Amino acid sequence: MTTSTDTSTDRAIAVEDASLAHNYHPLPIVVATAEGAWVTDVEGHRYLDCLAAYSAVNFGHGHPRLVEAAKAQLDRVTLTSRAFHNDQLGPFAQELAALLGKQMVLPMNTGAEAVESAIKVARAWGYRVKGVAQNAAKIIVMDGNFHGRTTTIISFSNDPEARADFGPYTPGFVSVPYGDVDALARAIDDDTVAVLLEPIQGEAGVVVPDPSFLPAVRALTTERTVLMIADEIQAGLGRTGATVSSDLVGVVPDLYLLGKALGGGIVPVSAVVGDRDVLGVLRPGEHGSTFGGNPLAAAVGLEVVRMLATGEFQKRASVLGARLRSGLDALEAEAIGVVAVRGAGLWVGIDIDPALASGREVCERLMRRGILAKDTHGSTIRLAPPLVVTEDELDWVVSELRAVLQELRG
Ligand code: IF1
Repeated sequence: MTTSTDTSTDRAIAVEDASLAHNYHPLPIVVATAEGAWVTDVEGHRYLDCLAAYSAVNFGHGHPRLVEAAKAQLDRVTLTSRAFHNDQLGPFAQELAALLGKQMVLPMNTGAEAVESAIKVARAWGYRVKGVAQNAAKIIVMDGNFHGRTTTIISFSNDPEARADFGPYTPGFVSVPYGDVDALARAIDDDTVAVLLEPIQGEAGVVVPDPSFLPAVRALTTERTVLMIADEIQAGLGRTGATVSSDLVGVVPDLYLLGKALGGGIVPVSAVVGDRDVLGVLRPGEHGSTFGGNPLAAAVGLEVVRMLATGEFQKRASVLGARLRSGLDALEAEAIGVVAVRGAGLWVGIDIDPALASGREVCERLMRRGILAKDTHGSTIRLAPPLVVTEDELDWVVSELRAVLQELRG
């Protein structure tokens, strides 16, 4: 129901409200166009996008190289299914594998599909290579994980909001505390086929483990003949200042899971990337997807790979991230409401004093100041702007956050 005094924002939200499942609680802003690190709403107001669609828009909205790659492919062919070959998928797979020092790519669409595919590959590898008894395969995951929303993935989530009333849950998963190598070592047994983890936990609030953790997981999984699967869907592709965040601690997992920014913020593109001794377990007809590896996705994904190959975006994330971090550390030192700052590259989680405000409240106030951000849980907000953001814009974000906190303190 809308009234004559409603704005175009109100009217647009009313239409959405009437016809859309309410599985989100968006900020009251209706985006109409976007370019670079900025979005414009239906009323012409501009906002600095500090979410980048949860790191799916790492290269900025409408990056010319990505739009050009998509437009060129739109006029050629967009979908063939994998019943036939297409001339984009081979080069995409070859260059993506080379970018990560691996041999093979399993192309999918969403991040959850990459995670589900990796679970199937790890189980098949367990039965066909490791010799685990049929249906006994176990995968170890981390407390506080977020790997997607399918019924199997939420089966191993320990976030009540993500799993309540979605049972019965898929068996075969064991969860251990994130960062606890001893607990992991105790959990691994002869039926364990893989450890699946985020090198940096995103939804948990950009939780960066001790630098010794991932190398210890790598050593333990190698020693115990268990696959190490790194979910780089949010942390990867330049966000943390490295091509993938595992690079930051010199760890090479058996499988990389990629998504989000692999599609350049234009089309859904995800992938499982590994060597022949693991991904080679799949036989024709055992796995697939209507859109997985489609020529439009492959053309955009190939351009993303080539943009990452120069290292320019990784460098930007590292240099700009240091600037943002120093501003936020100074703000924390002022003790006006920031109680912790975590992150890597151009990706930070900021804990606000819960007694002062919720993360949502802070994000609503930032929105009114022209900055879009998203709270994770409780009073943590995450900043993940496109990597094309400027130093001045980042300085402005810090100064506006300071103003919001001062406003809240009254
Ligand atoms: C939502 C956040 C949530 C992911 C990692 C796999 C996936 C994601 C590390 C699945 C997706 C998205 C999903 C979206 C909000 C966002 C998110 F962590 F990024 F903030 F939910 F926790 N692995 N994360 O982060 O990829 O299937 O979505 O392509 O579900 O609300 P997807």
